[in-house]
Amino acid sequence: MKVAKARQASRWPDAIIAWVSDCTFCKIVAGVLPSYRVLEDEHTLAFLNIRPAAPGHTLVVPRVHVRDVWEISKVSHGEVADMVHRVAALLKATLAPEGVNVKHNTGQAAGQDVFHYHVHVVPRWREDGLRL
Ligand code: DGP
Repeated sequence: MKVAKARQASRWPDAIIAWVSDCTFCKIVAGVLPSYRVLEDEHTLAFLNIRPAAPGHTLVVPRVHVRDVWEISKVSHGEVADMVHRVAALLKATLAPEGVNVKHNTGQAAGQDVFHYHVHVVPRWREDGLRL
């Protein structure tokens, strides 16, 4: 189903549109799939990764469906960047990591599995053995 078209053409609530969408992160944003929400605002949502590389591994997404870094608008990219900054501060305050990785994958060749733009925020500790 063409979700963007359905959004334009109907007055269905976003949750209904997300339900029929094939995008997992649209479903999480709309609350039709459960997630552990870390922070949220009008434009973005931050939630824990279901397959964490480290404790506190958080994903930040725009609420609007956009595929990747080639598709995201400058404004939306800035909103996500602001939320990444807030999440990194929260992780520092709560988990006291010694570092943090901020990472985004665009395209299957680069390791993108979910095609709704997202940024990984991964707390790091010396000798945690992670290879990201
Ligand atoms: P990427 O490879 O950059 O597209 O990362 C996608 C991440 O999304 C991957 O690390 C696991 C996470 N993920 C996939 N499905 C779900 C889900 O249903 N819930 C949550 N919380 N995370 C998910």
